[in-house]
Amino acid sequence: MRRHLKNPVITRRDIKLKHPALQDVSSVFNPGGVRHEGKFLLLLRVQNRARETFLLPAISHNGVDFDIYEEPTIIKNLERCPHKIYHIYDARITADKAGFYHIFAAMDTDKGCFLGYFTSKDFIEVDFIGLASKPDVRNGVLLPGRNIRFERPNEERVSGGVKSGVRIICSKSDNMLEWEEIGEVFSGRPHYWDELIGSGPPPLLTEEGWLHIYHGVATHFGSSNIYQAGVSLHEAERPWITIARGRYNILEPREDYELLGQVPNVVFPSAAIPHSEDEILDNNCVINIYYGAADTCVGLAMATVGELIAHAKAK
Ligand code: BMA
Repeated sequence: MRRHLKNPVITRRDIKLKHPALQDVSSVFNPGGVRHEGKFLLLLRVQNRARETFLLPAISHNGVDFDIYEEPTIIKNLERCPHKIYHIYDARITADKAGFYHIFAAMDTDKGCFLGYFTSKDFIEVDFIGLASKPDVRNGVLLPGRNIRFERPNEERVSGGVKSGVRIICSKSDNMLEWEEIGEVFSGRPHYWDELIGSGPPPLLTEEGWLHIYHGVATHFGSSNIYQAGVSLHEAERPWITIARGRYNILEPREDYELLGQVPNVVFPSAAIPHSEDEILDNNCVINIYYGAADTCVGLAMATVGELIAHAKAK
């Protein structure tokens, strides 16, 4: 992947809002993203010095220079959650045909981490519809036009840290809230770059199947876990069937802003926005991948669909 020369494209210094809780914020990272009215829209994860979390929309004509909305997203109907909520973060956004957006985000509560399901038309307001997973599930990504998602049960603990997982599963739902597993997508590869895994952005439909970008964590280094990005390709009709999975990561922490920060050595892809409105992307379509860098700022890396598919097939 090619990093944009203006990286990191969004940092804490870009957040200059009047909102009293968003003065001098600590970090901005792991954005959800989608094409919105022909523009590039990100839903940023912002943390202030109380380590409170906000979702904040940002919009761009060119995918590089972002205007940040003046107020954080208002999340309505949170009283529908039966548990005490601490944080809502790592939003993954999927557009519906009708200019309506589905959002799955991690919700840290006093009863564990769940996936929450939200809908929105404008990202100024988001409706919380309900908890949409068992406890300890993260990285839920809805496939566009389908009632199918990939998700990652948290079954392992990162040494000294959060709970993570070694397998991505595919599930289906009739109401977006209750999900039933229909197949395992794949599991981590012990000793290599993707020991622990989780989906990045929602998969994109291409002429060769679903293009899926995911993060992998290498845990076998003494001092630090390394978060990287990788790519796989899945059957269009049976997305849990893997056609190809890259041997190599496609992005790993190398730049200072990826190596140093709140959590060092992290690239965490969370949004993939194509430069095209087509429902099925052709190989020449450029994809902007936005990622959290060191849990501190937002990076942009680019590649074409054809290049990503070639990486998924690399042996
Ligand atoms: C994961 C999640 C992400 C975070 C990443 C790196 O487990 O908590 O939100 O960006 O770790 O710290």
